[in-house]
Amino acid sequence: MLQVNDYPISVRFDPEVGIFSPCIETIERRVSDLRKVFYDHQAVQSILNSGDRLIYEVRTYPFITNKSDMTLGVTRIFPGKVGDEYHMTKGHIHERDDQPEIYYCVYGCGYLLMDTLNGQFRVEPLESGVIVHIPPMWAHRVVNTGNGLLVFVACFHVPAGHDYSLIERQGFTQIVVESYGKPTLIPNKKR
Ligand code: M6P
Ligand code: ZN
Repeated sequence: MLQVNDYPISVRFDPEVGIFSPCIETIERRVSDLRKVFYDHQAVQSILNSGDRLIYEVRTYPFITNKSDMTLGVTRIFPGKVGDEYHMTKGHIHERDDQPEIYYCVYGCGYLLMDTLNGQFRVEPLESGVIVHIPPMWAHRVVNTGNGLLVFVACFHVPAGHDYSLIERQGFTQIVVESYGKPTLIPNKKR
């Protein structure tokens, strides 16, 4: 049960490492958790044969009052690729159709991919200082194309909910792969 607290709360964010504390929950996502989302299943398998490496971590703090339910989330995506596809978040759409979100890229470089259910697609390049408003009913995923950590802060309401099923089934309109040494967006063959 999330604790209700009607008083102001602050946490301390360490920009050097991209971690704030105190935090309520830390989620780790490894290659095995994303086995269905990377397109190259052979590459997934060969990584899993030699260990299940960490792709990203999410730290959250749901600020629950008697009248509100805003969550702070900070995600750290480690650099790397699975096959030629860059490390990324699973990606989700909100369960509720009236729930937006804000992403603030603290550092790193990559892309925020966004899709609607009726086939619209947008890409926002991410680098230090970019803030993006994700409107309701746009699925969202962050891809780290850099050589270091990509860290972003998220703000959303708890009841927004996370629906992963659609993205696990069909992915986003485009995927981000390394081609001739450069991050490149190409069409997703599952779509
Ligand atoms: C952000 C927020 C969280 C989300 C996390 C990782 O911090 O959007 O709600 O859980 O990114 O993304 P995903 O859940 O798609 O793995
Ligand atoms: Zn979200």
